[in-house]
Amino acid sequence: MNDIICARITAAGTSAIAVIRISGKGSIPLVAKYFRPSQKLLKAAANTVIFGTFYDAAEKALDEVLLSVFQAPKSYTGEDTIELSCHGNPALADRILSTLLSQARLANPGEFTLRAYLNGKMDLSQAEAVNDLILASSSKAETAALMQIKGYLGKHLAGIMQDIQDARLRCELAIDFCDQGLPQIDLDDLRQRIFNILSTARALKEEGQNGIKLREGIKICLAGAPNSGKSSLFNAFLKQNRAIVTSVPGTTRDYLEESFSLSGYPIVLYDTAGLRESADEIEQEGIARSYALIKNADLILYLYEGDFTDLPQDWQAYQDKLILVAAKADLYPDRLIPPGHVAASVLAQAGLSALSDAILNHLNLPTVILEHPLITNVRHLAALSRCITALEAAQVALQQELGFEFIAFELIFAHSALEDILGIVPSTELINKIFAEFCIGK
Ligand SMILES: Nc1nc2c(ncn2[C@@H]2O[C@H](COP(=O)(O)OP(=O)(O)O)[C@@H](O)[C@H]2O)c(=O)[nH]1
Ligand SMILES: [Mg+2]
Repeated sequence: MNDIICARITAAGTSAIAVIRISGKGSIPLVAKYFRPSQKLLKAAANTVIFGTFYDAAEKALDEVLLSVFQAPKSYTGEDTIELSCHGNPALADRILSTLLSQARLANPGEFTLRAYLNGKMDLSQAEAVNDLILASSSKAETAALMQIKGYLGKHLAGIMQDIQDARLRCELAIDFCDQGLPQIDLDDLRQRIFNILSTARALKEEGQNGIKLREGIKICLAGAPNSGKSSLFNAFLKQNRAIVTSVPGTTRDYLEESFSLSGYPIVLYDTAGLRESADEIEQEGIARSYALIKNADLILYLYEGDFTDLPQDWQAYQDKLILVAAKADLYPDRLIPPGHVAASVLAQAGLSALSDAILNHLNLPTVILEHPLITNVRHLAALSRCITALEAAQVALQQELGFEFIAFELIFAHSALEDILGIVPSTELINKIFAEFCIGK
């Protein structure tokens, strides 16, 4: 962790400017070897930008560059850091990088952020959110990631951890009191404390189920009989002719998957093969895949043409995630639409915004993400669940008077589950897994 790392932090390819980041103790004198006037850099104050020329090892001028100079600990990584902006010719940026690499090492994926975490600039949840923000596929996902970077989740968890700690200290006090024959601690107070912590944790978990969808995308599956208009609706949502639309039933055999943003929420939309009995082997496989998608979807739009008759067999299981769509509304101006169904016509461009509203209502997504702690990540949700299980066990131990040692033990466990989210005790395996998903330069 003490060596100097560097990498290009802007995307590959030609651009106006390319930026190379160099971080680690000694990175400022290292760059100064190749920068003129070098004294200007060596004497530069922290958080300043200086202009000069970058030379290669053979003293050949390569480019005019701007250096943003950061001094430890006031930098992204917490170390001395320079961000070198050069002209965005990829070969030129490579030449500058190679020159620096004679004295430094190419950064691993996510290594700048890893250093930021290890140097205490951010907790693990914030570090993960950096990657989430870079990869976010909708405005709401961006906001959620930004809030996490700002530390809303971390602060909220720290509050819960403090409350767990307070409850545990009371248990330990109770153990001492018992030993010394002193009066008992206030049991009602302890019960209330554990109850309150549990309520807060459960609320966070409940919202987290939706938060995860914000990060991973909400899976919506178009289903219905062949020719009911699924592919047309798919194209209408995507605003492009992605799926083949024909009047021949059974056109869509394999499924299609595309992402788009609906009112800022990330949606993954699936167009599937129409559901019917079929002797065609390829179509049968397509229909089997449709059922697999339907099962895993967060929401199903079931399209039907003409009057609504019945859902396919065994669809009761999907009642909670189903929106029934009376498709091709232009062809059936007089049909009766059952309550709760949404009439829509792709051809007449009608009912599509009502359908979007129905989707958003049905998903019951968090609308206010701003300045609000929200779990968006499966790893965090799993840790929170472990915390809740331990708190529940503490509650039972208290109720059944199993002894304060047991309650304290569960509270320690609950606390350490939340520590895992923030990465308070770094684990090499976990860290390797998390930062491997980052790109080089972040
Ligand atoms: N009149 C009318 N025809 C439609 C509408 N949506 C789709 N169709 C037609 O219905 C046929 C089947 O559409 P398609 O999207 O391929 O259905 P899928 O088999 O469910 O994917 C095509 O000929 C479409 O042009 C609509 O809203 N109104
Ligand atoms: Mg189709």
